[in-house]
Amino acid sequence: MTTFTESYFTMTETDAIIYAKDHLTFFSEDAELSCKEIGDGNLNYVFRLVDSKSGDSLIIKQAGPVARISDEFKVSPDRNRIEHDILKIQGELVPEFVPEVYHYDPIMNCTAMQDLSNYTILRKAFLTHQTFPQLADHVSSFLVNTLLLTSDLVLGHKEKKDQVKAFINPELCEITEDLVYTEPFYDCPRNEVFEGTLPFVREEIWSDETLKLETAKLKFQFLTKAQSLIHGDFHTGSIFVTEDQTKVIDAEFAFYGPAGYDIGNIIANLIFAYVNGEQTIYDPIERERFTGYILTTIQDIINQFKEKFTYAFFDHVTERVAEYPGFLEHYLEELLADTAAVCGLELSRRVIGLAPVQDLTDIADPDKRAAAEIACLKAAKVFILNRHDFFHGEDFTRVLQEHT
Ligand code: SR1
Ligand code: MG
Repeated sequence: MTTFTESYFTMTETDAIIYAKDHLTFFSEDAELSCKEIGDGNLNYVFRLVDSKSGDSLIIKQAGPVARISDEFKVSPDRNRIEHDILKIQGELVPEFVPEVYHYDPIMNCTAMQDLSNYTILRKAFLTHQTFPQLADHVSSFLVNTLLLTSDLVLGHKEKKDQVKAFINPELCEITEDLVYTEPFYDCPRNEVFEGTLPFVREEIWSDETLKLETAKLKFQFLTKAQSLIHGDFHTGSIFVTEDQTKVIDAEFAFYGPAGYDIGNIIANLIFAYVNGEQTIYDPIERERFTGYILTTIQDIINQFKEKFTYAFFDHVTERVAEYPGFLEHYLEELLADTAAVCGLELSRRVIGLAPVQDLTDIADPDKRAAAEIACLKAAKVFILNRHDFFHGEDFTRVLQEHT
């Protein structure tokens, strides 16, 4: 019989059922459990367990020793601890926007959490052009509360340094350092560029020395700027939605990094939904409805973030010097420059690098796919090179409209 106490192994569906019966108090003694592995991400195994008697269900997420996407990535299963620990913190800061956590096991490197099967992954919902009127409100609140309340603006500096230590995440950070900040900007063998887009990439990205220098500066910012406890992979595949609820998952890339990383990431992924809509929706009224919604959502996320951040700043700031006149404005300006830059980096890496997004790869017509990808790259260059010119939501959408 399988035992779980001695050492780690990757579970099968049957193991997950035995594990739940032995280790979790969530199901009743006489539960009749079934299990399916439903993970479709790049890294982990996700088991959904259902009790056919009561209908109760939960998720067990287990980190394997290598990434699912490729065994080239040997990533420590300790990422499951990071994900569990940040879920606990987010559960205090933004309980309405994260799943409930029931159990963590440091030997099996797994976490049991709320089953969100009645939700849809936002990226998938966008591919069928669904819209969510409260998304900008929810995303901006999530970002303000997680990014401000974990920063030196609010936490005592010793406590913050303890948190920096607890969330040291070298292997997952290395994936980002390589896949986001390095490989897309030279002809790296691991890149996967679509044929129709390749000439643009060769001429306008890999040959642009000015752009490359800026990406080098940004990489060093990512390596050194321990500003806030960031999610670290805040794209539309990390957000579950219903019509009126939003839950953020998959924070295993979390560490203390530049706060603009999370904001720029989600804006770039909204842009992928926008270019997909532009290229695949034939009816002009329907196209306008969907792309108009994405533009408004981008503007609202940025503008509501600034507004909510300003209110929360005056409510929560404890650092004396941060109250000097002009400091808040300086902080927000820098945050928005970092946001614009990361937006450009994420746009580039999903077109050029190893981990593409379905919003682009699902565009069946090769000319339309190339048009969408080149639009992303043209906008990306503006976001990176002119990153100090972004102050309002409209500044972000203007770039998009000028390049699509
Ligand atoms: C090897 S992991 C590739 C990508 O998947 C994750 O979701 C992150 O975005 C990472 O860059
Ligand atoms: Mg993920």
